[in-house]
Amino acid sequence: MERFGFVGLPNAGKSSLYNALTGGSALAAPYAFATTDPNVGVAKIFDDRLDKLAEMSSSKSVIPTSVQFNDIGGLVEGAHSGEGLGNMFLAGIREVDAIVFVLRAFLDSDVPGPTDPLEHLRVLEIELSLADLDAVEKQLDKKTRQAKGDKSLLEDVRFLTLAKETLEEGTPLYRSDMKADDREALKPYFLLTNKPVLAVVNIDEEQLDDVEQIIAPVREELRVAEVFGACIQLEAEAAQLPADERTEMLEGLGLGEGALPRFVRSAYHVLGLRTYFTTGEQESRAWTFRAGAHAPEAAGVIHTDFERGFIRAETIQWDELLELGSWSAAKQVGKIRSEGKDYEVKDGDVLEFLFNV
Ligand SMILES: Nc1nc2c(ncn2[C@@H]2O[C@H](COP(=O)(O)OP(=O)(O)OP(=O)(O)O)[C@@H](O)[C@H]2O)c(=O)[nH]1
Ligand SMILES: [Mg+2]
Repeated sequence: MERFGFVGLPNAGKSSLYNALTGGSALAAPYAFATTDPNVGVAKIFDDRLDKLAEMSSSKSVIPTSVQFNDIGGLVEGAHSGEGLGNMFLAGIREVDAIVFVLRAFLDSDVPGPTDPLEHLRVLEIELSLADLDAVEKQLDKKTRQAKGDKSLLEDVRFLTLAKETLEEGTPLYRSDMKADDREALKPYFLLTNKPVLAVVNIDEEQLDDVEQIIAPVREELRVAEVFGACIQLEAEAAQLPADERTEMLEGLGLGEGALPRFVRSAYHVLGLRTYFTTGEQESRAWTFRAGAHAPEAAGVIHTDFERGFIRAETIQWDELLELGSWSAAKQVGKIRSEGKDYEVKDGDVLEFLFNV
């Protein structure tokens, strides 16, 4: 399962966000380093399309897809050289597939720490970049020495040098001018700033009307990353409520479904993940596949036998199926397509696989 790690200064609201997303009960407290060991949990991805299909099929169970969120301890200035939770913290980030910056904007005199999200971002980017610089310099030394005997390593020396120059300027790789190919080539070095990033700016209730204004400078600074404004505490409280009360509370505040479902969907997207569905009386279920996957690979998400013995897939887009009312009705009017192993599965496809092992 894909993993996202929350990265932020102490008291930014990482554990609160974790609780809101996973329904967990991580300690959220107004002092630094309330979190030491990472909290690891799973968030279901709310998907309206799945609910509609389940309703159409009168499914007994509804199974959404999910992603994993890791709530890592707070980072402070000097973390790259071991300050605060230092190395333990960095190890926590190394493990994840993408980084979610949690930046505080909420004002609360009972919760110590800066309240300018840009200041948060600056500290985080410096620490991550310095940690990467350290790793890159070591690798560059090593590869330069080895390249004397093995010319094939000159290419590594070239892109490591580029990375070093970028990081020395204090620019994280995710928003550098480095070419996509060179960033791809750096993947085996597991650099922190070579991962995709998103950011959540944690605002208070009173700031809800000015959210766009508050997050604009962060958006400008991060450029490549998607930035969300959310009142995490409020959404964490809402998450504790039964579904209908939650909707009522959030809509009462003019928040629609809340900022977090949007954030999760976009996190999912940032990693190139897509969803297809299966639907029937027993269950309706959402499945995760990688953008660009062909039908056998997508089938393999359900069971490796489906991939091994793949014969063909029957498919229709979810909204077309809904309109026709049922699989058999769609079949009768010839709207269910039969696709072979070269079919590139699309987000929102409803699928049935035929296989033989
Ligand atoms: N007023 C206000 N307080 C908040 C908000 N979000 C979080 N808090 C409070 O801020 C404090 C810190 O929140 P946490 O979620 O523990 O922060 P953290 O980032 O996990 O902190 P560390 O684990 O120490 O790094 C807690 O007392 C929260 O209740 C918010 O939107 N508004
Ligand atoms: Mg915490």
